[in-house]
Amino acid sequence: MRRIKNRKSNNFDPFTDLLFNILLGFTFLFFITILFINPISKLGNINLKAEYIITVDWEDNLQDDVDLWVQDPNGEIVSYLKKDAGWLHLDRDDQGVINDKVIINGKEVIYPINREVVTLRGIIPGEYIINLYLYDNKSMKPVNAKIIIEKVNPSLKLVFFKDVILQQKDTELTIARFHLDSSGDFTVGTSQKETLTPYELKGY
Ligand SMILES: [Ca+2]
Ligand SMILES: [Ca+2]
Repeated sequence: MRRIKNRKSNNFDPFTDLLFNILLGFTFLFFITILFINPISKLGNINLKAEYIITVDWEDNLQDDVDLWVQDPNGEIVSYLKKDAGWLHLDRDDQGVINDKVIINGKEVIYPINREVVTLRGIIPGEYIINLYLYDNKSMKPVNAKIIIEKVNPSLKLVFFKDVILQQKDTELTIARFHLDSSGDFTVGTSQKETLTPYELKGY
């Protein structure tokens, strides 16, 4: 009897071994897949921190200071005066070339780009208003600026662009109004003027 039992068990061995090897193979492939997928998803997460990116660029090397002002549907306004407002964030106040100088190995290096960037970190449904203000006009010439809006998710997509001219110091223009719905979809609206800066109220 013992021999028969042994033979029976011997008959099952190759099948069990095969199952085990297949399982081992799948487990190995699974871990290899995880290893390859993980770095990509981590890179993706960096971009996922923003839903929309609003960028204004004006001519390189100018000393002129353009300011980006954005209001969200709750009335929160982001600008150089308040760089975090609700889910809006301004990366920096670019003041032309004034704050573009850095010292590298004892030498002054100028990064001549003129750009301000506001990111929307989350979706609040409703109307957003984008204004530009020419705070300083040392060139004494009209300043050409370009506004773009990019939707970040699920992949980066340009949804709006406009070229504008700021004629003189203290010009404030409403560049665009746009709507986001609850799923984050973008619709451009009018550019009816709305003042977002507090300068007139506070007598600047
Ligand atoms: Ca500025
Ligand atoms: Ca600059």
